[in-house]
Amino acid sequence: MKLKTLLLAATVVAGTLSLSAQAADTRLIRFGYGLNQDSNQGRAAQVFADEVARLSDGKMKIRAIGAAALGSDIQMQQALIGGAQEMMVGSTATLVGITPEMAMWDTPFLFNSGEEADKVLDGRAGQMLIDKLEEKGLVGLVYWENGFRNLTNSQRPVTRLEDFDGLKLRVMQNNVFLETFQRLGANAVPLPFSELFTALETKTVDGQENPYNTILSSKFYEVQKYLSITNHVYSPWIVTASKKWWDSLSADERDVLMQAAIASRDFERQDTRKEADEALAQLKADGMQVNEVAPEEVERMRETIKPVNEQIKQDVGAAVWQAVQNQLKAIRQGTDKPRG
Ligand code: KDG
Repeated sequence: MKLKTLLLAATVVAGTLSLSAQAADTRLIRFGYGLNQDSNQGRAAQVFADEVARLSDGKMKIRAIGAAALGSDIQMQQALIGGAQEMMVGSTATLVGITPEMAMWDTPFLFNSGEEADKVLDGRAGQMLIDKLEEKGLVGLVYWENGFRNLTNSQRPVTRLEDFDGLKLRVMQNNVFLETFQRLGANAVPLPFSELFTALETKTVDGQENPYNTILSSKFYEVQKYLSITNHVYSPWIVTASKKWWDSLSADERDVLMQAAIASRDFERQDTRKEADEALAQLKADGMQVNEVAPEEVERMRETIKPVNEQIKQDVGAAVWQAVQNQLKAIRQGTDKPRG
């Protein structure tokens, strides 16, 4: 009897040791993001996690942590730079405090379509800005789509330029967005995304601007009556890693993360565009009063905020500005050569 018990105990100990050895072999990676798990951002984070597990045969494990549980975009960026967190996805707009050139993507009305954005972001100009992150302690992997931003508020439909007057509008923590909406006549209030729903619910602010996907997944329709379609800017997200941590990885581990990031990017863009069409219909069904701002009024908006472009050109530098403008011109003329 004694021998049998001893053998059983030995088996259990061996099994536990091998499990803990396995666990010790598994590289655990925290991947933070700001939207809900049930959002385009959350679904793409899960695709990234699944791909990393598959490509690494389970040796690398992504813990995707949403709803800004690891902090706001800006707090997570600092955690990556300090090496306290491995990865995140967030807005390029909140990166301008670290890399001013990222303001390029805040340029109002820069892109006419998601397809144009893909070509520029995945092309030379997009890579130029990703390369600038490294000197600040971040590694940019890929761009995801946040999407074309539209305006919601609790006070009135915005049908003309004058309707912005006096609206307390939350904007991302970014000077271009602040100046853009101040010039339009609004009272622009920078706030982290994680504080936005409460600010809307308590009427600390009257409104905000985000893609349909986010308005739906963050349930802004519960506290916002009016949705005014402006498509005033295309917003990218960017998947980043801590450079301190990235430099400690093997070439094979970096390759796994890069391949998984590309797969998640392609999934995310497709998923986001499909959802965006459905989201607008759902927001109407959820009771939002939707109006499309007339082209002549959008033109008045564009004219009013044109001086913002001059500031962006200075912030990002002539090389970046011109690279983007040149590629957009080539895309629109049909002469753009896809990146090899
Ligand atoms: O983590 C949330 C951020 O990704 C943020 O960019 C979402 O567009 C957004 C906003 O308005 O803050």
